[in-house]
Amino acid sequence: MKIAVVGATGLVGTEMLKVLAERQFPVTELLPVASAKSVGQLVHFQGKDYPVVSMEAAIAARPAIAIFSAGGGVSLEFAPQFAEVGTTVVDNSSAWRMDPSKKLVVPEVNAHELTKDDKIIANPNCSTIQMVVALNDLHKKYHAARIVVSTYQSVTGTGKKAVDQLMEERAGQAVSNAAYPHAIDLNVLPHIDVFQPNGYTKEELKMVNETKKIMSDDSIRVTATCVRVPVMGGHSESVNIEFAQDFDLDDVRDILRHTEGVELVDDPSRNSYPMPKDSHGRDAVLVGRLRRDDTQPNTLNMWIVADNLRKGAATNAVQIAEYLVAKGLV
Ligand code: 11C
Repeated sequence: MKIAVVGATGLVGTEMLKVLAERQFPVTELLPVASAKSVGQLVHFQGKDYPVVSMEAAIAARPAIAIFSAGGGVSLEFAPQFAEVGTTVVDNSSAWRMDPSKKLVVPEVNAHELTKDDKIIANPNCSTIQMVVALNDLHKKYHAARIVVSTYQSVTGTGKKAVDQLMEERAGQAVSNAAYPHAIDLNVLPHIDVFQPNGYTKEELKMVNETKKIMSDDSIRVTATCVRVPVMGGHSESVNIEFAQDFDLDDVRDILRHTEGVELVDDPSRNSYPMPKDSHGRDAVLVGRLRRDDTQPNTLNMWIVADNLRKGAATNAVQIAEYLVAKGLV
């Protein structure tokens, strides 16, 4: 199968290629697309070198699937052009996520919504993906009425510029091209993406709106505080969920043990709980610190960690592509 990866030289694009290779996705020809200055540069994939091609060349080659991770502007302009030549686009930007005519997909939760007619499919935001994977089966049984989430997000979510900022600060060097308005090393920024007139950031509103769309349930009330921390890979979340029905904590553990995509890491007696360092290079969403919130009925606290470049981005996109192939939708 001919596959284009748009944004192939970025942090997520590089991870996409790794995940495609690891999962032995049936790629017969790879079309790595990147900015004009990278055209001609070689990208190594499954024992072969592929030259970076221009967007125009990739569209002309009519790949079966194009996986985009190159920012919203690029997606808005070029995803429809791929769709027009018959390519199915899996887009990792926020450009199409809340478009009512586009599906927003986390395979474990709602891949069944996909049809042959979906030519542009949106991949959710990383912090939303890991939360809904952990929530999905619990919601089915107890119905999540209200969620209060605070995130602790890695600099890799911002991209290479932010990784460089953290490394330069840590090495005591002058920062050449800052990604953030403040220092990130030895600091914490309650600021991810752009502030909106209501005082929330776009990242926080993504968690609110994308959760409802993926779970097909507008009744779930979500409020979020998204925070950048000096962590190199792996987003963490403290999540407080008020369910409509009461639950049994052992039953919650059992449900999570069997939830697709989740790994339960929850043994306080051994200091065992999810940590970003343990999520690196893994596809599982790690869940732990399960405990009742005794301040009100039917309420659970949990801690969720995942590799934001993998399940939060590349792996989720590749899983969508795998589903399309498995169901004969491309
Ligand atoms: C971050 N979640 O950690 C962001 C990165 O809407 O796809 C992904 C932004 C998005 O900064």
